[in-house]
Amino acid sequence: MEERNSNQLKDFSYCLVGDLSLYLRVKVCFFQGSLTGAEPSLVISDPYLRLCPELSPSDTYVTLQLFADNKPLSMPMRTRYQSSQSWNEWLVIPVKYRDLPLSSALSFTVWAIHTTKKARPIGGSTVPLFEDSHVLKKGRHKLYLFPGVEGDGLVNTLTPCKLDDKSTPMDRLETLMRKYEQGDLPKSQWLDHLAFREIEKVNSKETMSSKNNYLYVEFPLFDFPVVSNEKQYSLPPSIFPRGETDSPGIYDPEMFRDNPVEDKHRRLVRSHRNGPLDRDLKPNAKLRDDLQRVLRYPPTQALSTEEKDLLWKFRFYLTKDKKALTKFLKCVAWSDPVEVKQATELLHGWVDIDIEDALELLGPAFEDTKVRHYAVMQLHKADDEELQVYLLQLVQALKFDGQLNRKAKLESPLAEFLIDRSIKNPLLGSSFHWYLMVECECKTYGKMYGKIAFHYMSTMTEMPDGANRRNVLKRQGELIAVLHKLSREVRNLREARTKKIEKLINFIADPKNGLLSFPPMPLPLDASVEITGIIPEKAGVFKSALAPLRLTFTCLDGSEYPVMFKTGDDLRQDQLVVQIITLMDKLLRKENLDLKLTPYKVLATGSDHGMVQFISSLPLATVLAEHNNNLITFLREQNPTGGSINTMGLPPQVMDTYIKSCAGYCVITYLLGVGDRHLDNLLLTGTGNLFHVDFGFILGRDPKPFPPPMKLCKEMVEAMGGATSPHYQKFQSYCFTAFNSLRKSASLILNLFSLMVNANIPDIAIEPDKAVMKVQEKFRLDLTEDEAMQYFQGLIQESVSALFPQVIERIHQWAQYWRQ
Ligand code: 1TT
Repeated sequence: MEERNSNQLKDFSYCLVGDLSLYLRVKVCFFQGSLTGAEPSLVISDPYLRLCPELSPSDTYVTLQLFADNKPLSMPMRTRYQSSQSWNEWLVIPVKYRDLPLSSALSFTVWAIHTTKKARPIGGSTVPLFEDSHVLKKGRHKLYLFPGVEGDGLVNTLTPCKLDDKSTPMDRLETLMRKYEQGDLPKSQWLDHLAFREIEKVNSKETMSSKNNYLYVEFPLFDFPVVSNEKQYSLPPSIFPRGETDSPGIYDPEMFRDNPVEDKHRRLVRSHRNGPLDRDLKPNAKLRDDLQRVLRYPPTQALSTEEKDLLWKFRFYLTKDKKALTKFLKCVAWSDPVEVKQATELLHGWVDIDIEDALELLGPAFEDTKVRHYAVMQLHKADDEELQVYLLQLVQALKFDGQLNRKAKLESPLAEFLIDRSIKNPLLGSSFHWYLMVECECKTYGKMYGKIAFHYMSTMTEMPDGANRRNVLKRQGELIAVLHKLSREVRNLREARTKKIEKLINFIADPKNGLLSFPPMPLPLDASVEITGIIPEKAGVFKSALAPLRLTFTCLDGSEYPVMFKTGDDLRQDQLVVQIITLMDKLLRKENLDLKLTPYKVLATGSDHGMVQFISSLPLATVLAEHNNNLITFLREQNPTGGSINTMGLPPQVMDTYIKSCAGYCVITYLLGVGDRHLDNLLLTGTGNLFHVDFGFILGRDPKPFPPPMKLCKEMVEAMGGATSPHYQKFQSYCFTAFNSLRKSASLILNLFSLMVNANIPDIAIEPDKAVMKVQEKFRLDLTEDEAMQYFQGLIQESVSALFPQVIERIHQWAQYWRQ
């Protein structure tokens, strides 16, 4: 934008200061007041003034300096010396408008040089550059000068340019005058003339009567009001509400926001011109330790300015460390083209990074197209099985793809990659299709996902077997549509449950409805299962307000696949939790720890309906009610042979499954902060697999007050033989191993959560900016393995001792004494 000299660009009503790459300028006009009249108190306190009573200056000049947030942003600058009281000199401050923070202020000081060649401040003043909280000051300003001091430039300045308590008539006229000069007031020749004469009179009268000193300055006039965009930066995409991220270590949305003070500092420290010299730089032992410490930070940890500068300095050295790239990219000032260019060049020379780190680069914190493209290239390494585990999050990552959201064309490496892999592998493709379908209902991103789904479909059709595969997806959609309608109708029937079940069975049994049998198609919930129909007599309705359906599919291989189909509930939160449990199960198994988990499948087929794999099991409430309040009685009944005395009459295998699954869910529900636990959503199978269902409350949310961190109930511990039994010891040791094992994968888990911040997950949406942190805190990454074990033991002990009063524990121990 040009300074005002033409009337083009009339359509714009304002200009963002961030778009102004001109240097800040100000004209120091003239001084009004008395150069000799120093305050009597000053004369007494200053030895020089006492010796030089005549106080008639030979020369005067004005200094100014730019400040922001109480820090100087420029060196002090000064006008020429002048024997008069006017300078009429434009000073250019070597800071561009676009780098001005909202808190910018100029300090002015008028100086007088006395015969002894010593300069004394006549007065000082501090002018905020933005008025009305965000509009850049323009035109002529009359600054009140605080006598005898320098302008301080501080936010809570002691040298304000306006005396607000006594606004004189002239002050008000000044404001009007300025508006007039700037063309903000309608002009009328004769009236103006008269008015100006009046103003002149008021002004001279005021100046004569007042002992105040003033400095007149002038700011450039621009075509339109220049507005600070400090509050509306678009980095990162506006997912996080502002002002709630000040706790240390939390993901910091300001991370990449430009702060001119830091900017200046950064440019000085990083001195681009010397950049090539960094190429051969090697850290000494101490710096190497420092670097390693930073590289071990969890992805959520914000880096300090010092840490950023350190990483930047050794960037060439770090290219050999795969864990260093994500950290390095956090140090780049993305507003600085020189740095961006350097960073992009380095990107391709860097050693290949891990998939979990590529996931971080696809998150909300990284906007740069080249970085995101690079992350997608790294994803190519993942096989289909691994991709399936992250697919839910990768589909969410499309929301952070700025290009994709802005452009009409589908131009996203991530979208193209996911489409490509989905075409190559129909199992992936089925999940991808259904994840897209749900997102298409989204108000904000629905259009974008629709575009991707369309592109996916059209690319598929061009494939050899494409038309067929497309038809399969169509038939899946039709099946879901029928089930959706059916489950809503069953729910809305104002009849008893038995009547509902009867009608449900009749509907399925009617061949006209197309549910009884159909050509094989992959089950949307698990595309590796080919279903051929629904068994009418095995259909049912659960005892619940939403009356979910229980359906049993017949499969091509002769097996049966029972599911629950629910309408009226958004299953996306459950889907996420179960996906994370599936991931954790895989991570634990990789470390040779099979904790007998039950990661049943969940698929949200729409925003208010979905399907869940049904696992034959009973809620603890039912088991206890029907088995004398004892889980062991139930398990013994389910496993009549192979019992052992050491395992309370159960086959050792069953006891092992039971304590392993208890430990696994204990750790996982703790990490995810699963709430609302009661005996109806804790399920048990005949083989001893305990598992949790219904994840409507996560990340610490709970309908009941004082939720314990560990979801262990008395009956669970009793079935292990109580808190003193060797089974309970084993249970604890499984917990410690699992906790420490999952702690090693904390970054992966946290990165996956970061990608979900914009997913429609109710308990994340409550505080999206804190969601990842809530999980991170649970990992206690500040502890060593030993400390983590102690910590977890403490949590278990706390929860269990609350269940068993200490007294009873003691009596129990005494009883043991006589038994030997
Ligand atoms: C779930 C999942 C679930 C109630 C709602 C909460 C319902 C895995 C999965 C049914 C079952 C399919 N059961 N639930 C549970 N149900 N299961 O989110 F639907 F009734 F409202 C069941 C096991 O397989 C339910 C059982 C006992 N009571 C309720 Cl076994």
